Amino acid sequence: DLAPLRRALLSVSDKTGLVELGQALAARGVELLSTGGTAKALRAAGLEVRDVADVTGFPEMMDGRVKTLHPTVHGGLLALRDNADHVAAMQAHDIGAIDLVVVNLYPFEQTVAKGAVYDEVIGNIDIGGPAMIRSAAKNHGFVSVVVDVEDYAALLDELAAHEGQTTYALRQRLAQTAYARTAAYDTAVSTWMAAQVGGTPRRRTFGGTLAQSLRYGENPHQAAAFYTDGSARPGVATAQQHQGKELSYNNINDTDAAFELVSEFDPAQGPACAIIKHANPCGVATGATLLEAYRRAFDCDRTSAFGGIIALNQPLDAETAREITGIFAEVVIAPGVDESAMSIFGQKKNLRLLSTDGLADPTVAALAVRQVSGGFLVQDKDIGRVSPDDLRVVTKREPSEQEMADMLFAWTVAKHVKSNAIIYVKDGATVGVGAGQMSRVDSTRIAGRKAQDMAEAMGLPAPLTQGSVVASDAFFPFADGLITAAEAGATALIQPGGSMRDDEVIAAADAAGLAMVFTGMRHFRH
Ligand code: 93A
Repeated sequence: DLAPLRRALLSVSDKTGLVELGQALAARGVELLSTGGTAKALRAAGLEVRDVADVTGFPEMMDGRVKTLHPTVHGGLLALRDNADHVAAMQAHDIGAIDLVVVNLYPFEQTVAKGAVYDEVIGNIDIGGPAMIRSAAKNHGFVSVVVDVEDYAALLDELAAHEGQTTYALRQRLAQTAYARTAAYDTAVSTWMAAQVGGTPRRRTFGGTLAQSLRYGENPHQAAAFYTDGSARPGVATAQQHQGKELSYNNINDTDAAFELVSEFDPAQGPACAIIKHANPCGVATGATLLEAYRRAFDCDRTSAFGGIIALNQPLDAETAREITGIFAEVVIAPGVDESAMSIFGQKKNLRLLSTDGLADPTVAALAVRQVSGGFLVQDKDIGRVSPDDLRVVTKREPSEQEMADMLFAWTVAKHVKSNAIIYVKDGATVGVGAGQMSRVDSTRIAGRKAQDMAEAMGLPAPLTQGSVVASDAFFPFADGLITAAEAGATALIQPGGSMRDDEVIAAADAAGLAMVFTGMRHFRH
């Protein structure tokens, strides 16, 4: 299963380690073929290289769009060396065998990530590179293909161990890596194009580029990594980290939840803050200032906010930064950081500070993927929204303007809370969040009890749920949840409606003097 290595084609965008590899191959008597820039770099190091253009008899043309796309190259890669017809065809067409391809592709992902314009992104779709990679990988019975700089050493070790030959096992492993690379590459292209086209594409693949090997996953015994999909949108994947330790798996997950939630609040409407623990909000608030928004979010559940992730919808300013340094937070993310805020955070070196280039757009369609054993589930991301016009008042009492505003706020938060989700809101701030319970009435109770705990801790005469509104991410199947909310002091309720027992629930609302609106839309999040 050993294959000789007499001729190699090197064509790389990233020229890291190229000269060393070229030298090692040349030292073994391997003939080097190369494309424009790669050949230049090898020659500059004093290596003897033959231009692919010289081999094909065609110059590189059309700005390099056509350089290796030629039967002389692909015949040399694809020919089965032990097939008489193939060998005869090689002889008839003067095709020489190519035993090794070293390619790394035009930096498509990096070009998208740096926010390049459309035509520049298109220009960075590599065609000839993936074609050679796929030809070489298909013919791994004879040909080696290297797509990662990290594999240069493995190849050279192998040549050293087997007198300049490669083993089938190595070629097979390299081929698998190669197909993973071209698949990820095309996924990046199609993901980027999907964003250009808009809407939910009929065909989608999922993949990404390894951005970071993480120290561990959700728990220390789980290995983990962070892959980015190449989209240049503001978010945890594209954020700039200014200080603090590397983000952990849980940090990334929670920071994403925090940033997606806070991005629901248009900064033109005023400052907003979301604090996340274990992917659920433990406080979300608006305020006249960013500081006030943060304080009000913090006051929802000060206990849980300990070690939380804080997201802001406006650039972090000095006064908010100073206040945040007074507690233990894991991560702060904002669309920008004032110079003065940066120096205040400088005194809390462990606090991870991330800035983004604007907020996420919560109206952009995307797909959400979840793994199940034996496969994965794909669905549209929940970008559903309701406007005041969509709401149907079902009770005798109409909600007041303030109740209406708070209900819409609560409903927006509900979308970001794990089901069963119950959110009490007062004056544009959550005052109780019940998340992730198997029974809706339990979520309602827990949110109310947490508000009571906070009132005691803060020395308030009554819990802030008094005079609040409440949102439920799905309908109340029975009246008991609504009655619990009314007992906690809620005066108005927003929920999808649609239960078999809606009449019972509406009657209970009327009996308690509550106003209730139906959204006709559900926000399950599991
Ligand atoms: O524009 S291409 O798709 N057309 C080709 O025929 C082709 N062949 C190799 N790009 C092509 N390549 C790519 O050029 C390689 O994948 C590599 O990324 C790059 C190396 O070019 P240079 O040697 O000129 O720096």
